[in-house]
Amino acid sequence: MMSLLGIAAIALVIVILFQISKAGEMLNELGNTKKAGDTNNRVQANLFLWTLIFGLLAIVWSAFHYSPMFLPEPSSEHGVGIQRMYFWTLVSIVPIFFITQILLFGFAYRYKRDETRLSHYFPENNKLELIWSAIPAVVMVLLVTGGLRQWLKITGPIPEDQQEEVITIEATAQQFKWDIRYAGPDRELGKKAVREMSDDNPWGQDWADAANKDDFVPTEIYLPVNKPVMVKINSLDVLHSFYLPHFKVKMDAVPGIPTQFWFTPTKTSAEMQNILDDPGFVYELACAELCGKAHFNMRKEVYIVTEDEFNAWMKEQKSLYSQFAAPQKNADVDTEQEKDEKVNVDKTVSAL
Ligand SMILES: [Cu+2]
Repeated sequence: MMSLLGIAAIALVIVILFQISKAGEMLNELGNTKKAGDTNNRVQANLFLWTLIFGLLAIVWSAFHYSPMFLPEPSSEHGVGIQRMYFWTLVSIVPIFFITQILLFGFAYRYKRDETRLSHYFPENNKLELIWSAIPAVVMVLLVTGGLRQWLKITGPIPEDQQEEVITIEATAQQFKWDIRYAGPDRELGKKAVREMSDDNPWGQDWADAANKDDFVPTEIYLPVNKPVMVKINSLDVLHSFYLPHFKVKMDAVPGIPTQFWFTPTKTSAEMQNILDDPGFVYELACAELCGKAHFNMRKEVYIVTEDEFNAWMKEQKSLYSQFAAPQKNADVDTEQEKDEKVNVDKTVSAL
């Protein structure tokens, strides 16, 4: 309701401004040209000045008023770096914004038409142009270089010394849900193929690949604190976007083009509840791409827990193989190789 009123108020102001300028033009045409023209110029110049004053005040007010709704300090290692980038980007652009707006509206006010003043002819100034081209260019290069460094870090491989403890998950988006497949105890996601997809095998896992036999798809996302998490992202239908706002993780899910992202959570859900003094706080996964009418439905809860809690949770999970594929295999074991496979699978399943 408030936003509708706001839009109506803005529309009204635009109509009033239009009518004022139209009235000025009509007075001009009526013959009293000089006097009406000067009045019109004065009105326009004053409007520029008031727009500047109210506009800047509104911007400063809204920045402070809405700051309690900003996200808390990031809960991931790389999130701190991204937060630092936001800070330096704002430091670079906010002063420029204020300077350019003051010059833009201020000049329109200060240099309104005045018969007693002659225009100054100012064709070019190489020194000035060099300064206002070079400074933004240097600032842009610094910001882009900082951004690229962060980007290469979060999309690149996990450092050697952390490879051992990585948790690999695969996020598959579809209208309107996320399915998260965990690599299981072997820390390796099994291969998939479209031809394998069926009601009993919704992700098309290739059961011939041993790495598939401990993969599981839970209903909630549990992740251990302080361990690197590699997320492999894909989509079954349209564009979606894997968004964990508190961890500053955001990556598009593109059909046919797998993307990936890795991050290290640094605060458990319980710690975050204490920090925010909110016992009901839950981390969430959202879809950040407007992907259809039930887009909102893609919300999923994320729990960051200690390593022990995570291992206990892992043990409770049932592999997809044990639920869908294993009974069929048991029915027609006839070769030595298949017998061996079955023994291995049973070991993996019991390990879970
Ligand atoms: Cu979506």
